[in-house]
Amino acid sequence: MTEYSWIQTVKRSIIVTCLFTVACLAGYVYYLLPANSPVLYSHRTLADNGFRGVLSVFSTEQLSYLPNSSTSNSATSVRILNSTGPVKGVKYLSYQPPGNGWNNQRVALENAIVMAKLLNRTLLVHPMAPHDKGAQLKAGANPGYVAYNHLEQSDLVPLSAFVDLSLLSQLMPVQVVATSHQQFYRDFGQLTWRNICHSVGFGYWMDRRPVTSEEVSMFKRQHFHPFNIWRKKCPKEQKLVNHSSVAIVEYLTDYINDTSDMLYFEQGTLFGIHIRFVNLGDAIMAQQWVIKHFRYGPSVHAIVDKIIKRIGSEFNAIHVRRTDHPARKFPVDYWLASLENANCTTDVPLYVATDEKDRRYFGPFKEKGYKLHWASDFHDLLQFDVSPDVVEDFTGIHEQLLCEQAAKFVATPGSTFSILILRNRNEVEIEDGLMMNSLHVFWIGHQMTGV
Ligand SMILES: Nc1nc2c(ncn2[C@@H]2O[C@H](COP(=O)(O)OP(=O)(O)O)[C@@H](O)[C@H]2O)c(=O)[nH]1
Ligand SMILES: [Mg+2]
Repeated sequence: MTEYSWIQTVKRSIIVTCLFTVACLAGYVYYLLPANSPVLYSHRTLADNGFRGVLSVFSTEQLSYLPNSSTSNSATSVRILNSTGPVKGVKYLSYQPPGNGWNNQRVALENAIVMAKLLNRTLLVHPMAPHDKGAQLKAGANPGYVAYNHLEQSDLVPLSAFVDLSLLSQLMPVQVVATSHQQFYRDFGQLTWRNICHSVGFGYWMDRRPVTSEEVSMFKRQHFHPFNIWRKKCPKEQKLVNHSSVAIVEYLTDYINDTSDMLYFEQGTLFGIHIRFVNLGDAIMAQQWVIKHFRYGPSVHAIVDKIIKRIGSEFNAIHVRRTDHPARKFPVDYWLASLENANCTTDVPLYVATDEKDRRYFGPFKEKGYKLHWASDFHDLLQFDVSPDVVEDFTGIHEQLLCEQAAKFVATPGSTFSILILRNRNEVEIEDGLMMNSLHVFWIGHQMTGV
């Protein structure tokens, strides 16, 4: 052996030893972090070691894990599964509806849409539940989702009655549940389930782990403020964090290879929770999935078109949220000033969408000279074959579409009912191409101040 080849051999064995040590360390960390275990991560006192551990294991994670299609599959591939029970071989994603108002239920549905698309699963959608009947059941100290589970099939409206499911099914296969939630458990109970409980009281979702140094530094700057009333949910998370305010970060990519027939998000947790994306382009794409594919259906449009014909094509609209919302404290002058700020003049008809039953509240609107229209003016058009308990909610869906088509619109701040209208009117705050606070899809490069 020449001196040169001897040195080469020593060098090679040093390199091999180093590589082996790194591989062993990585394997050890991987052993400590089984797939699907949530990653505890304190935003206040960053646990650097744990963080690097995550990185060293997952740095090979593909950045391009997202489905290839930019927004949808071929428009012709409509896939609505017409079955009342499980279809053999289908991998489902579903969720416990949170109860409360329809738009709270819609937020959970929208998060499920994003997750089902990311995880390449068939989305099982649940019926809309009435707000008021749910509220009565809730008075017995039940959370909204428990109240939802007390409702009978006759109290509920399947989404096929008002959502454009062919549009949604261009994004992913969809199956409609029309039964009570108890019956849904019985019908799908024979499948293998993975129950997932991740509450906004304890953390948020990310689409995947950060990989590059830039992604890591953005991730480290994330804020999380636990939403305390949600800390009663998800006992496993409660135990994990005890009383501290560390954030539990769960990664959707951990569920990509899950073999369970059903991924089921428990306890109404898809309402409220954030899905934070590592990549801005991916976040924009995920928002577009919802914006382009979640729309009210042709039957809603047909009724709204008739109402608009009667009012006249030029009209303004306002949503005045009252009953069980913080906006009930707003004096009537607040709304009058908002109309004035939005240049809603009295010569244009004003449609008032509201849950306020006492029309005397709107006396000052009339005194100002506004020509008011309400749902009750179109009673003959707003006739539905649904339980009386759900008529107000169902009417509200039509009113949302009506407000969407008004020339000018005044919203109730902080109402999810209003937010859908603003979003579809393109009147929400946009930063770097991403809608802010009107969908639960965010980008880690943005600083979030609250949940
Ligand atoms: N018909 C009708 N119902 C409304 C209106 N505003 C609120 N509601 C009712 O109150 C509930 C509001 O809850 P939700 O949709 O979750 O919106 P949020 O509570 O304002 O965020 C709806 O389901 C309706 O039952 C409205 O303008 N028209
Ligand atoms: Mg609500």
